[in-house]
Amino acid sequence: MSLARKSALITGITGQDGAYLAKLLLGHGYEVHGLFARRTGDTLGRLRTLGVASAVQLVDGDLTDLSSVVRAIDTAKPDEVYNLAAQSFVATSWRQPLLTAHVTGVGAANVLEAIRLTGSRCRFYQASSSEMFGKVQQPVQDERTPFYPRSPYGVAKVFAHWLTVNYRESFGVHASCGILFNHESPLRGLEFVTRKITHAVARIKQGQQRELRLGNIDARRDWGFAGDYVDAMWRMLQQPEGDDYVVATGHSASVREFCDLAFAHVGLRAEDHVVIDPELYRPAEVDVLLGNPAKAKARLGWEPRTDLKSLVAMMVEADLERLPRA
Ligand code: NDP
Ligand code: GDR
Repeated sequence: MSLARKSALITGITGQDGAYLAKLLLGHGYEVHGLFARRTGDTLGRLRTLGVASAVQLVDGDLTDLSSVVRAIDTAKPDEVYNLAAQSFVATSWRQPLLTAHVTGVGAANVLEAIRLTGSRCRFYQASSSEMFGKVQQPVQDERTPFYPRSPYGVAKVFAHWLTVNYRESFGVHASCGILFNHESPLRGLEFVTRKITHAVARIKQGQQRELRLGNIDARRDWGFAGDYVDAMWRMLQQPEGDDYVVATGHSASVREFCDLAFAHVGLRAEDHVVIDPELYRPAEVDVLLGNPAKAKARLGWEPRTDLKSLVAMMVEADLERLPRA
């Protein structure tokens, strides 16, 4: 007798984390569905890179459209829903604050409402963020650290976070928030600083570019590898109760240090190529983030497996590999 396969619905399946999570869940034997906001361009590129594009089932729909989400839940009949879709670029959130509120904030409300309206008994994961800590209230942030968001993106994530907690407490939804610190990979969007750096390093090494323009390189982040972090998401939904967890490495480094590692990997010096561009500074900055993942380690048995140097090497190598040969 074969046991029924578990079904999962991922919003944001075409993004960095969506692709890694889809691969992880397929590996665990899940039927994987993804809410897919059809756009022009190669939106399935990341799923294709990981070799899972044809193994996932896509449901057309937009997170800001409640009927899309209801239909996706009706179609997927999920045991687990992972809400990863967002306008996730912090800098854009000042230029498009209302769109960010709709997608990143109200979008989560749509998923929670769709779960309630359909009577689904699924478990729910909300992609919360270390950006909620913003102007940090404690030098090391954990689940009890108060939030002080510094961007419209951070504010929208705080709304989605508290709404998830509220649905857990009000309606008994098995809902968990992963407060994930920055996590990167060769699939990271080019707008984020790590990938911007590794992509530029590869191009500079190949003689296709001379300089790299950056904003505040003194900002510090707790950077991990996305492939490790999606495992923490899955582990949260295997617990008997929903809860909130910080997922981080417990180490922080500056953008400057990230640059030094990336340039050094190809035998170059960052100071010969990096140009500071004041236009790239943000209206309000998150100066430093450093997470304490002790709860995730104790309760989920989760630990990061990739250190910063290995992450940088992986990203630079992938960018060198992708460049057309001269
Ligand atoms: P990405 O920006 O790579 O992916 C975002 C995804 O959301 C894409 O699939 C995108 O689709 C989709 N999306 C955007 N708008 C809509 C919409 N209106 N309807 C449906 N789908 C939409 O983000 P990441 O994978 O890096 O992050 C995943 C989640 O985790 C996000 O919520 C992010 O805010 C959060 N997070 C990320 C961290 C990180 O360091 N990566 C840290 C903490 C939290 P399309 O491809 O078509 O644009
Ligand atoms: P972040 O990531 O804002 O932390 O949000 P990002 O890589 O965009 O910025 C990190 C830090 O680098 C500084 N910086 C630059 N950033 C970019 N993008 N481009 C530059 O040229 C540049 N120069 C310096 C920034 O000022 C900042 O301090 C990411 C996203 O994935 C969010 O969705 C997620 O919630 C958080 O991580 C945790």
